[in-house]
Amino acid sequence: HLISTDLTKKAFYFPEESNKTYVTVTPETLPSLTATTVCLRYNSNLTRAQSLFSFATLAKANALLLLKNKPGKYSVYVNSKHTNFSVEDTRPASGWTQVCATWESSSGTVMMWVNGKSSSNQMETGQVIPLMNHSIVLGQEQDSFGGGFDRQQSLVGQITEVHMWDYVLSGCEITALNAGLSVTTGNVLNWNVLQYQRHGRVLLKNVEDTCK
Ligand SMILES: *[C@@H]1O[C@H](CO)[C@@H](O)[C@H](O)[C@H]1NC(C)=O
Ligand SMILES: *[C@@H]1O[C@H](CO)[C@@H](O)[C@H](O)[C@H]1NC(C)=O
Ligand SMILES: *[C@@H]1O[C@H](CO)[C@@H](O)[C@H](O)[C@H]1NC(C)=O
Ligand SMILES: *[C@@H]1O[C@H](CO)[C@@H](O)[C@H](O)[C@H]1NC(C)=O
Ligand SMILES: [Ca+2]
Repeated sequence: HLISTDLTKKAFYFPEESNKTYVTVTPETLPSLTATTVCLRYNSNLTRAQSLFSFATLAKANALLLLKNKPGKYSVYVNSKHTNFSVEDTRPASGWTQVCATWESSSGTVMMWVNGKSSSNQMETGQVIPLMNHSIVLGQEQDSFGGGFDRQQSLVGQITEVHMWDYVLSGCEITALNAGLSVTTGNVLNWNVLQYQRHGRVLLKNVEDTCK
């Protein structure tokens, strides 16, 4: 069942590779999106592709997808179109990598931030992620609404501090978040008041220190 709880200092832990373990999260509010920021931290030993954030609508399975392809290579999908990034992501000693993706329809700018380093790409302008049935999944990549999971794209490891906004955070704010100096929380998804449901063997673990 749906739980709404403060996950501060907690992480979802996906202990094994599977296409049956995932977490669905429910937004506080969901406007139709013409801009967004998604931030999170993950801790994984995988070098294969893995889904970090999968947001599907009934019309588009990859309405908003943050995918790590392999070390240093990330893709951001908006309404099924994608753009690739090369961003150095040497794992900090803590094991935790912090990522943020931002997208702004009016300029078409997509930015990928990894441990405070950024890279910027252009996508077509004027896209809107419509307000309609949506499914937000952590731990798996949706090839269809709420399903179509591929174990080869699953996250094995931990994920924490998932926040989503309906606007683009400034570079200053993202830098502060990465450094653990910011208390900015998402207005769409807020890790500190998250409504979620675990499916399959997903554990909640305490996080000692997520700072880099
Ligand atoms: C992005 O990277 C993926 C994975 O390496 C690759 O399959 C795809 O063709 C790339 N897309 C573009 C537009 O370069
Ligand atoms: C889509 O949303 C509507 C309104 O909330 C709901 O009645 C319908 O069952 C949803 N469809 C699916 C496939 O989830
Ligand atoms: C998991 O994979 C199996 C085999 O490919 C497939 O039949 C099943 O639909 C998948 N499950 C989900 C939830 O995607
Ligand atoms: C990564 O591998 C190490 C050594 O096997 C293990 O102790 C650690 O728990 C793994 N980390 C994750 C996030 O699975
Ligand atoms: Ca897939």
